[in-house]
Amino acid sequence: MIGLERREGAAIVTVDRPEAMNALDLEHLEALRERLAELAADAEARVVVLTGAGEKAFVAGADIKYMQGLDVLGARRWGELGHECGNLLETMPKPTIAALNGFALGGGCELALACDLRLASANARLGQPEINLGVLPGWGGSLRLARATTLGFAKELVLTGRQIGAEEALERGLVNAVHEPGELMDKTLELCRTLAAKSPLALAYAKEAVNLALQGDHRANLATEARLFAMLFATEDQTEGMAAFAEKRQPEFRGR
Ligand code: DAK
Repeated sequence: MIGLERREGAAIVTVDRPEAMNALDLEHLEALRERLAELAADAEARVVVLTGAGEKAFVAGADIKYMQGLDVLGARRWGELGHECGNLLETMPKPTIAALNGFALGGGCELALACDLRLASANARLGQPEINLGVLPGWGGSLRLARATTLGFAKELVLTGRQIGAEEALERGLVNAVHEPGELMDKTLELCRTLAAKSPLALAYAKEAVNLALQGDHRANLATEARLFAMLFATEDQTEGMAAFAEKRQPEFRGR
């Protein structure tokens, strides 16, 4: 199942299939897509966290046994469904965090890469082992891994299938922080609280602007950034944020 728990403005989505290392079959991937689509439109969910049930795995990938039975059209639909999940995580107008509590392999690593931020437990293992199965990362990993790290490192992981530990992932910029396994969720919730205290409008526009950084036309993207910046001056949150600074107090953002 795909669990949903709400804590302090955060919606925690849990892939809960521990008997298969939280690998995603069609039922779970469809449920995940539905969940993410709901949360994208849910103003109460200020931050979305994606994690895995248990202590061993975040998501050990797409379900290999399910994929064995796919024909070409089935594989195409399968790829599109995974892309829909990745696109939701990457573009929903609020921060998304992957809490990597163990194996994040193949499709699991790809979903994590689609999130805005990644926190890893010290025992997390990341990688794109699809090459060992005679395929390639099909849910955006070949591109997002290169964007998150470097082209050369992405090629190394994708072409060799090598798995890396949390510390190497941190050195490479693949994750934002590493925590002890028992502290990962507390640290994730701490980050959620930090984010939930910001203006949700400013967060949404800031995410939209940063998402432009590695794509399209640079001049056009700069112009879009300027427009997004200007639009925030129509919000009460901008007035409040600047007033709070001038009055030496903490701002109280209302999302208006
Ligand atoms: N799929 C299905 N079952 C999996 C699984 C997976 N990805 N990962 C683990 N399991 C299952 C195991 O089969 C085992 O089930 P039983 O044998 O008990 O029934 C159970 O979970 C426990 O796993 P292990 O016994 O292997 O546990 P270990 O601790 O020894 O090893 C492991 C853990 C995570 C290192 C190992 O299970 C493993 O290597 N798993 C596979 C990891 C992997 O290769 N992941 C990438 C999957 S490929 C595409 C779209 C998407 C994709 C590709 C193309 N197109 C557009 C077409 C994406 C592909 C992938 O993600």
